[in-house]
Amino acid sequence: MQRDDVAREIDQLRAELRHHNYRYYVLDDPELPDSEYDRLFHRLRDLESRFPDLVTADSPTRRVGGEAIPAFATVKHEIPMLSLDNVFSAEEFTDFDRRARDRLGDLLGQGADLLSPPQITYCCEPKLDGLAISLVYEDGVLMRAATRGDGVTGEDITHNVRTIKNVPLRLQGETVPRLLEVRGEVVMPKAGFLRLNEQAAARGDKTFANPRNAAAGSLRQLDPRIAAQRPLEFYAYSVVRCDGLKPEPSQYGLLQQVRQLSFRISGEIRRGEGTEFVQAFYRDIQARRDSLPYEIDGVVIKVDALRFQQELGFVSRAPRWATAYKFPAQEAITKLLAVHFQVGRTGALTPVARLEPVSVGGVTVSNATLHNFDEIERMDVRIGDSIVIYRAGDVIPKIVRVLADRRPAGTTPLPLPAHCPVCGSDIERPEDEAIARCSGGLFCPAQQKEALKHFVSRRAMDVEGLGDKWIEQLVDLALIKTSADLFCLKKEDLLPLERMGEKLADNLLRAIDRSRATTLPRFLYALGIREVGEATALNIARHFGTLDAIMAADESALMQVVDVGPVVAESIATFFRQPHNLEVIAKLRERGVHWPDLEAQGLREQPLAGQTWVLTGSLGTMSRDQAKEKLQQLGAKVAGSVSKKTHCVVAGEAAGSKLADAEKFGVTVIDEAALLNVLSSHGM
Ligand code: 9MJ
Repeated sequence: MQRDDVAREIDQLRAELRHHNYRYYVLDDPELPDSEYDRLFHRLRDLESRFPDLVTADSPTRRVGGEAIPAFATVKHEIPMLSLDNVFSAEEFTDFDRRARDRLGDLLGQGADLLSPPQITYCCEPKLDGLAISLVYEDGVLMRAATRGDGVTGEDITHNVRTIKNVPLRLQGETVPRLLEVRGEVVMPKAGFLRLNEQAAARGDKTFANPRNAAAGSLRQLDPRIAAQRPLEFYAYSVVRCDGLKPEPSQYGLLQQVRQLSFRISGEIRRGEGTEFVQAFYRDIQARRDSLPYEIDGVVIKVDALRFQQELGFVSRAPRWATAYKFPAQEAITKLLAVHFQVGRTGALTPVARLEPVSVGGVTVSNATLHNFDEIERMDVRIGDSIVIYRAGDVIPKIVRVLADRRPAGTTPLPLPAHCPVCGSDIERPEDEAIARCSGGLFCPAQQKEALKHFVSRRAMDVEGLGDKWIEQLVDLALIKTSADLFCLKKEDLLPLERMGEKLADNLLRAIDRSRATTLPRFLYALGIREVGEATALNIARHFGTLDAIMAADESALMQVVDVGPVVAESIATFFRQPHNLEVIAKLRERGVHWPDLEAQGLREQPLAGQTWVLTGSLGTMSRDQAKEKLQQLGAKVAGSVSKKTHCVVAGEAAGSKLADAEKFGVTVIDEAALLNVLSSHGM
């Protein structure tokens, strides 16, 4: 590569990185996925290392983060807030470990067993995906809170941080240090983030792209009353200054110490020796990533002994004694090849994007959802565009952003189809509605199929073995149109289907027959009423007790049900006003679909009646009061202390002495995830 070309590329990379730093750090609105940013950054660093004379002092590689925004007072960090280097694979972590062991040399070997090579003890932490802040306490009182800013100078956000409920304004404990600087991450728990975005969407405000931006945006408010309303939490992860208190000699010990001073630390932090321990930790956290209450983007591995940390020191941007071991990226860039429209159970058109296949988090993705036509218009996404897609856990991949500056020439906005791609009926899109629908109703085979697939699904009527492929053939051959037709199917109807045999046909008929005996909540859910999911069906069934009572209920009666608002109530009442629906329900009953009385099943009673529950520690997805209310709605008594009569103790994070009491009395202890299971199994 010519030196001139390199210089040009370096210039361009720097300009791009500066732009993206600004979007990320100042506007809290990044354009690029982190992985793409990292790629640009690494490319620049690589070129600079090969052409050291092209390095300048203001290169983004010499800086830690973004600039402070001028609206806030600036704060100079006594000790710079550095960032962490990343590793992305077991091999890269092994290299990190080897380099650290080499540097520590004899120091590490002291006292080690001669047969096994000395290993480093690591403090392993989840890598919370929020905003790093620094908190300074003098004589136990919170004096100042600051963002990282560029690592040397940050913004004073004390007014906002004071509103975060779990940030101690005054330290607890026997002896309080004269001076303490604690650093950690402010995060917005996933549950709070979803709620915040729902509220924003309902008001027609812009939603936040992810919990990290929401947390950062909340802390960058000038008015602390806004931050106070945001569900923010602080997790401490390091102590950088401490006078007047004997500090523990290890990272793990320090964290326990700050916990005593009343800071929250993550409940997932573990200490262990060597790379195998670290790998097991990484895998365990990765497997549980989706069920953690906050978003994480990897784990942070720190050499535990502070004297080793001191020996290892720093390289320009980051400590040599710690590294972020990142999970595979959840975002990637690819090209939009086409958009197809799928017709759902209620006729809603869902645009599905066909993509140039791309690997995201280890999975190849070639389709993504665009949710609804509104989303297409809002993003103005066009065929040929470069787009950012996001895929997390088992969530369907989603297009989050269009990279407008990479748009090829000659593209045009995507039109909303005028006719249903399946039945040709007109497409309707009521004004102010995001969703466009096929007006064909149950005349549209796509809607027939989706309604039937839902009807037979496991959580609805549970017709075992009657998968999508069979439903499609049955509808295509006009053997069935409605759910009631299922119960008239005969063996000779089934035999002509592709890949059908005698035995399979018998099995399917038996499964259809068995499904006649169901429950009222299942039946109600199976009907596929818009807005009525499983939990709503259960609440409605419990409230009214019989199908006839539900069918007779008007909107205001329906709104008496827990969690049923005007939209749901209207949808239910409208459903039961349609002669066609009443006819199908009558036929289903005629053909033997039945359910036992809810009273006989004990479902209208309170399933946890007679049980005493105790809550301890803090929960990530709801407050203790909310948990208490839900348990009480199910009939449980919620007590403040544990006795041998206690049925169950729910232990949240930082659970206290009640946990020991539970052990003493041999009472069952469950964690938050198990509590959520109990609640959801009862429709809460
Ligand atoms: C996060 N983000 O959870 C650090 N971090 O330590 C943890 N970040 C860190 N540690 C030193 N757990 C610099 C950054």
